Amino acid sequence: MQHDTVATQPIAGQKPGTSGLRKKTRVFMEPHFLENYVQSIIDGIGGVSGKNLVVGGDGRYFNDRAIQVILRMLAANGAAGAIVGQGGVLSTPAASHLIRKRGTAGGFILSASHNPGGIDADFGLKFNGANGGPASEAVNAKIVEATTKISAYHITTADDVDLNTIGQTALGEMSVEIVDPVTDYAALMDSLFDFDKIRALFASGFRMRFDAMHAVTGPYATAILEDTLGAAKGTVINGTPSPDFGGGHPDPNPVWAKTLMDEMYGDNAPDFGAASDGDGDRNMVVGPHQYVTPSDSLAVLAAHAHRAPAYAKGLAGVARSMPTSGAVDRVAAAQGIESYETPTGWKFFGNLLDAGRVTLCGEESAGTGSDHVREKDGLWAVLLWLNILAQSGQSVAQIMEALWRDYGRCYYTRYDFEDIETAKAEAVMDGLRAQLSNLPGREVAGLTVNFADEFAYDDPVDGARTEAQGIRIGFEGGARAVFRLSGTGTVGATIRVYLERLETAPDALSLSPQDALAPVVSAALTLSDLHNLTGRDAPNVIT
Ligand code: G16
Repeated sequence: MQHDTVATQPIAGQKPGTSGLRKKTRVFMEPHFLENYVQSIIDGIGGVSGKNLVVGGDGRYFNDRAIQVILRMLAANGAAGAIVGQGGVLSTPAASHLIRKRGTAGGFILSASHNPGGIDADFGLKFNGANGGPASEAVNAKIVEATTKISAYHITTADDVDLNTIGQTALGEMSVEIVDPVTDYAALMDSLFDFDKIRALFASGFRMRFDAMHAVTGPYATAILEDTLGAAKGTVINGTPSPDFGGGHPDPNPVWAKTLMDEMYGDNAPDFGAASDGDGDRNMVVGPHQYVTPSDSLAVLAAHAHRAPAYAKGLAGVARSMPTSGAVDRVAAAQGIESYETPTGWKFFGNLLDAGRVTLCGEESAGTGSDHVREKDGLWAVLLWLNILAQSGQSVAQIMEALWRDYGRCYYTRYDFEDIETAKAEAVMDGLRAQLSNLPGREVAGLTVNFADEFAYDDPVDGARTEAQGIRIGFEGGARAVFRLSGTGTVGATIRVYLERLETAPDALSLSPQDALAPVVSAALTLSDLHNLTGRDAPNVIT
């Protein structure tokens, strides 16, 4: 078999964002673009000679072609073996599990997560390390450095590997094992949860709807919820993955999971609704006529995790990303366990999980997970919810009512201003930065600022410092506004404004979130001068 060395030169724009490199699919398809980035990963992680690696993606357009290129490059770079999901498909949490279970040196995960798929939509690639989690900041820095120095990449000349037939094959000297994407993951879920209790719940007539959004979790959800746990046929909707996610936007939030929301807010709503995203790491939870914010969902899982066998001994600690509401902190304080606040991005949870400091973590962007893998895990969160509902005998409404009564309610919303000219988005952030020291004591929209800063994180495990992670403005009484630029978009800049307000008075626990948050929204927009600086009257998406 012939290995070629192809001369190339650095390509601009290969710096990974919050979760790997995400670009328009056509950019990834340009000559040398994918190859350059794959070789830069290989060089950045110190080569792959003699190593085993997992390879899989969410099945979006170009997934299969990109996997063939990656396999040929791994072979040419001397890898010992590749473990690939059948059809080139692995959900992100399943890939994380496979890396850990098989003890590989890491894995290549092909996904742009919740971003749309197709030749005119988005594609992405990231490297996860041997712990199963996204590459650390230090490894990412080495990969970026490699992208700026690359002069050649190595690739084998060979026919395509048959990705569809389960079993062992080879590409030159490199072994290639094609595995069923669902089996190992389903066994892991069975080991964490009380499947008998959940089975009994469904057998009692409990009705659920799971929207797989035409994305990767379809086969996982059907196998686990319907075939194993006995949920009625048809519980999983949009369950057949397609390369462009049915033309939709596989982001599980009330805006994009509208079919599910309409059913859950309609007559005869099922007892429980859930959705997952393009690559299966995000989740949305909704009860009859009741959307559960991701921040509240994290708090619920922390408060009730002991009801599932894997967490029966309690939690070591919890972690949340900085823009996530403080709801989980209040649960952690009551349990006497540590609660960590990290920058946005799952990679920051990795060290805390590896060190055994936290068991559960989550983010406002619809991600929750635990130490069972090193990624957020959509279906895992849904199964933990089911385990809690089955074990407690309570409804979603009763669980939420008790959470707010016991810990107070953190009203929460996020405004996204998308596709803003980068210079204008920077102007909003710079404008806020410039006034930070003058804000404490100032009154805006009836709220008094009590702190303002730009979030920086000192990793408690390895001491690494990460700066400029978003601007926080706190108000007396427990309200907060956070401003941050998204790191996952592929066009222009997206400004995210995260707004929360804590209420503990019993008569203030059932306000409409819009009413409860109106003063915080108004203060945030006034202080940032966002409308003037961007020319935008309203956000593109409110969740
Ligand atoms: C990725 C990361 C998440 C993070 C999110 C933030 O999510 O894995 O940890 O919360 O990005 O996105 P943004 O920077 O746009 O706010 P995913 O699901 O896209 O991989």
